[in-house]
Amino acid sequence: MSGGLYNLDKKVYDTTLDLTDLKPYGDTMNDGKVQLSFTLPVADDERGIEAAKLLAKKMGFMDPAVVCHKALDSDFTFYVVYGQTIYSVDYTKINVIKVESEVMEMEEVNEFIREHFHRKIVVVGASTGTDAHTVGIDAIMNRKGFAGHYGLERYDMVEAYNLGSQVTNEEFLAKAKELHADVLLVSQTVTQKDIHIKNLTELIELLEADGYRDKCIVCCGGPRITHELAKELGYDAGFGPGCFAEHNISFAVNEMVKRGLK
Ligand code: B12
Repeated sequence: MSGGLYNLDKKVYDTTLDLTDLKPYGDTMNDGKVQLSFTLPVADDERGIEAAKLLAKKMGFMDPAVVCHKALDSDFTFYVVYGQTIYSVDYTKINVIKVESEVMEMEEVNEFIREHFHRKIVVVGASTGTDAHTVGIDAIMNRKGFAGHYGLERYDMVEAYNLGSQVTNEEFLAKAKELHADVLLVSQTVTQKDIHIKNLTELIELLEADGYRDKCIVCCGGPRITHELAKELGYDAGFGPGCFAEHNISFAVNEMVKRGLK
């Protein structure tokens, strides 16, 4: 037998990378191997394992194997399935909308602000609506920062106000106006039932109705926020995992210059 992923005659694996037909890499190029985990609301038994396998097949997995099944309680089971996907994507046709701004280091940002604004920039941030997650906004704003990247409170030329979590959009807007905020930062973590879309949209509507939208840069961020989504909702930019204070503030101050905000 020859051909396929492993040529037994020549004892060589497929090493061809075709970006127009991109598949997951498990053990060898183009083997399409994927590991998937999910929970089913059924007991941990043979029937449940078969159900997990059938579902994986319907999702485009060839030869799926349930490599882990663990009862969460009497009626729920967690599965890990390993299999080979039949799908591929054309990587060469992918175009991602992303924040296009050169990232400056903290001192470069301070210098940029001194040079362009001759004053400190006021940044107000919060985790808004009913969202109680603070770690994301703290990562961007707290003095000590996150993963070795200082937060905005440490920047000499930034006056940073972190309002915390569960701040209503009305309170957020009122505080932003009181502090004459140049930059508004909103963090959203919970996305159940699209609550983040509703909440983020409401803030933009409030800002527009108030006339403050044109006076500031508004950014949002969170684990499921993309720049594309943020733009769709009327924000200047959106930031997701892997974002640090310098990414966000570099964008914001450059955008202020572009928009002629002083
Ligand atoms: C810690 C945590 C909590 C803590 C929060 C404590 C606190 N003070 O923040 C507590 C226990 C309170 C909690 C509660 C809940 N949680 Co919770 N929580 C988590 C957990 C484990 C970690 C989140 C975290 O801190 N990440 C670390 C930070 C640094 O990452 P990040 O937020 O993505 O931030 C980065 C970027 O996204 C970006 N960023 C974030 N915000 C912003 C903003 C701006 C402007 C910018 C520029 C960038 C930016 O920069 C950051 C650094 O790179 C996650 C699961 C997980 N492992 O992720 C669940 C998780 C987020 N929680 C979840 C849920 C459902 C809840 C609850 C609703 C549970 C419940 N039924 O009660 C409640 C929420 C109640 C409420 N009213 O909000 C779900 C959310 C599912 C969803 N998508 O909707 C998760 C994913 C768990 C899960 N798998 O189900 N949670």
